[in-house]
Amino acid sequence: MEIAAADVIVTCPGRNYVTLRITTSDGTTGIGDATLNGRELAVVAYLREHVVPLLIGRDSGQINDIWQYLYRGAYWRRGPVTMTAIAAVDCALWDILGKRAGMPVHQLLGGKARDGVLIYGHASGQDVDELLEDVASYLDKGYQAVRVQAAVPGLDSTYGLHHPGTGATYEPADARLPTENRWHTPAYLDFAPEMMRAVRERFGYDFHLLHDVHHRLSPLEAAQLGRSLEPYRMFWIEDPTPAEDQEAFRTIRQHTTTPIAVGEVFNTIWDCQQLITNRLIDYIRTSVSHTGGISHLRKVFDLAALYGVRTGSHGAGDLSPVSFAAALQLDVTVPNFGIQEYMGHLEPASEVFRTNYEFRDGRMYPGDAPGLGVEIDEEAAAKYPYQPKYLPVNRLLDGTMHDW
Ligand code: CS2
Ligand code: MG
Repeated sequence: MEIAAADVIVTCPGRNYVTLRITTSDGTTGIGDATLNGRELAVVAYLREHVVPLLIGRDSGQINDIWQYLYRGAYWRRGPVTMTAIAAVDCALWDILGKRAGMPVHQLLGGKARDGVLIYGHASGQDVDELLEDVASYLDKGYQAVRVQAAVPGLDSTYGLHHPGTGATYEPADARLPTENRWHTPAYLDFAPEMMRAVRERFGYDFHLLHDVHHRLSPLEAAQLGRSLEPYRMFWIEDPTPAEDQEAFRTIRQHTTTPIAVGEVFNTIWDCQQLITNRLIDYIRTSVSHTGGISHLRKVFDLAALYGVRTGSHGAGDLSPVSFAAALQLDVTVPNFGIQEYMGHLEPASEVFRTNYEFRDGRMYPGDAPGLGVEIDEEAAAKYPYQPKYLPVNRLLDGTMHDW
């Protein structure tokens, strides 16, 4: 069925989201998430100016050819802007295919390999006591896996914590211009094992414990961290060092048995090829919306399966409900599924995006609606105009720019 129109919808129900909606000549619509946190309008322009004109008149069922056309045809391959735009097209076309077939996308992918997918929630605190209360609330809700983060004593602010006082999930892009945080690795390396000890002492070992290091360490520091956390049997530590230096992970690997997860900033299979084929990581965190859509992410996951690497896709709140629904469709089908991040979405996102996934006993179930199982309400979206917002930055105590 021919593609008749493609529209880019920008909305800010709690935070900014960019959604591509493709319409075929019989009126079927499909949507894909095109949100790139803090650089949203770059993808909007890329889609509107350089992708939409190329889609009109193409057969919406030729998902593979359209993917290659946009990837190879651009000549300037890869990169977050290009790959987020291609991902949005790919997801929207899978959504259309599912609706036309009357089947959920997971059925088109060969069917479920499990009923629901294990997810992890985000507990945090301004101090360890507050963190423990938050962990308790996740366990009470039935979560079987919890990521823990807390303010590092002695530092003014630490990224990735609930908004103080409100209890609301943190928002990565939190200000009109980037917030400046300060970082001191020795303080963090002292604190991290104390934090994990407190969590395990209070709640035991009968749930999965995760932690995000956000690219802030050197390989040797990461190795030290991994070792110091071994007694607390982590499910993973995430992004211990800057992800683009794939060889660095060999050093971490040689020194610790703490599992490593990497990849939320990767856009293609090439970004993680060495990490996977050299078995330098345990979990690959590439996402549907930043890694070229369902079609490309499936290839990443298949490569990972060959090398015993399991999936653990990024699912922060800046990946829209469309992205999350698409992730679930793929997660339920892959043999090497590990875990899926779920941060939830700030309200009023549920007014704009109608989803049909369901949380039960620590797992998320994608539902059986045709396509991706998520719809956007354009009238509701129009009530929440785009608000420029940036991700934070991080500096060392002497002012040197650092990874945040
Ligand atoms: C984090 C994210 O969810 C995670 O693991 O690393 O908060 C990440 O910083 C944001 O998604 C960036 O937009
Ligand atoms: Mg992360």
